[in-house]
Amino acid sequence: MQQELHALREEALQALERAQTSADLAAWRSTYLGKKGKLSQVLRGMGNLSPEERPIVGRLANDIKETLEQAYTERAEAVRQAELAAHLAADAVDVTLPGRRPPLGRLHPSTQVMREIERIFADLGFQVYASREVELDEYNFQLLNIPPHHPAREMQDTFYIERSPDENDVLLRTHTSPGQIHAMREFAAMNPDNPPPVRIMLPGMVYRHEQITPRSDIQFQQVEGLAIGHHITMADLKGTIEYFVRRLFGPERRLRFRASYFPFTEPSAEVDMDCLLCGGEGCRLCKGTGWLEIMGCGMVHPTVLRNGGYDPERYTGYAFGMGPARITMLKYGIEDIRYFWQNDLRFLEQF
Ligand code: 2U9
Repeated sequence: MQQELHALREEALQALERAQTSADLAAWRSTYLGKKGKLSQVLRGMGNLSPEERPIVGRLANDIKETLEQAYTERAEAVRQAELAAHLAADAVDVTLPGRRPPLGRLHPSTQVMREIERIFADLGFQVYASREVELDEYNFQLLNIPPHHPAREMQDTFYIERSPDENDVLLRTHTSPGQIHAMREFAAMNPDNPPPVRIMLPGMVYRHEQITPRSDIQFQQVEGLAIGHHITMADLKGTIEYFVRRLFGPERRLRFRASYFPFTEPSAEVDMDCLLCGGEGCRLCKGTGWLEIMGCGMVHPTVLRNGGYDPERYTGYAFGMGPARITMLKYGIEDIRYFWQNDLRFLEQF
C-alpha cells in the first residue's frame, strides 16, 4: 500500500505539470484530492492493514496530501499568472495608433442658404419673424385677398387638417404670407392710430398638395420679406432686391423685373437674373432664355394692408418671396429638388 501511495504521488505530480489552464487544475484537483479522488480511494483500503502498519501509512498519506496541496497551490499561481499575461497581451491597446475622426454634422444646404439670405436682409434692418405652420383659411387665403372659391386658390393646392362649415378650415400653410398678417396685426396693435413701420423676414416650411416633380416638392422652405411705411415705392423694392441678389450671387449680376400676378400684391413682378452658367447667351440651365427666375415680389395690395391694420391711404409697402431650395439649386447646379428632403448623406455631405 505504501508503494501504491508513492506511485500515486509521482503520477499526480506529473499530471499537475501538464495542467495549463484553470479548467485543467480544477479537473486535476477533483481527480486526485477530491472526495471520490484517487487518494481517497487508496485510503479506503486502510481497514485491511495491521494495527502496526496503520499509523505509518496514515502519516505517509497525510504527507502526500500536504505535498500535493502545496504543489497545487504553486501550480495554480503559475497558471493564473500565465492566463493573466495572455489576457493582457490579447487586449493590448496600441496607444500610438492615430485616432478615428467622428463624422461631423453640418447645416442642411437649404438652412445654410436661408441663413445667408437672413444675414443680408438683417444688414438692411429686417427682423426675422417666426410663425405657425398650421393656419386658418382666413389667414392663409382670405386676408391675403384670396376669397373663397377664388380661382387664385388653385395656384396652390392645399393640405386640409380640419374642414369647417363656415369656410374657415384648418390647414397647413401653403406660403409664409399668413405669418405676415399675424406680424402686421401685432405691430399695428402697438399703436392702432399710428402703426409703426414694418421690416420683417418670414422664413419657414410650407406645404402644397401637388404632384412631386424634379422642380416641385409637397413641402419646401420659403422666405418672404415685408416692408411697410410712409412713401415706400417700387423703386425701394427694386433697389433692395438688386442689393440682395448681388450680395448673394455676385456684384456683376444683372436683373430683370417681369410683370406678373399675385392676389396680395399690385403691381406684381417676377425677378429674373442673368444666367449663372452662360451669362445671358442662352444654355441648358436657362433653357435658352439667358435668364433665371429667382423670386417674386410686388407692392402690398391695399386690401391686404387694411386687413393687417394699416390704412392704405397713409401707408404703402412692398413684399417679396422666394424658395431657398431653388436658390440653392441654382447656386450649386443641383438638378432635382427631391434631394433636399431625402436626407441622403452622399448629397448632404457635399455642402
Ligand atoms: C403680405 C403681403 C404680400 C409675398 C410675395 C411672392 C411675391 C412670390 C413665391 C416665390 C417662390 C413663393 O416660394 S415660392 O413658391 N412668392 O413670388 N411672395 S410677393 O407677398 C406678400 C406676403 C404677405 C402680407
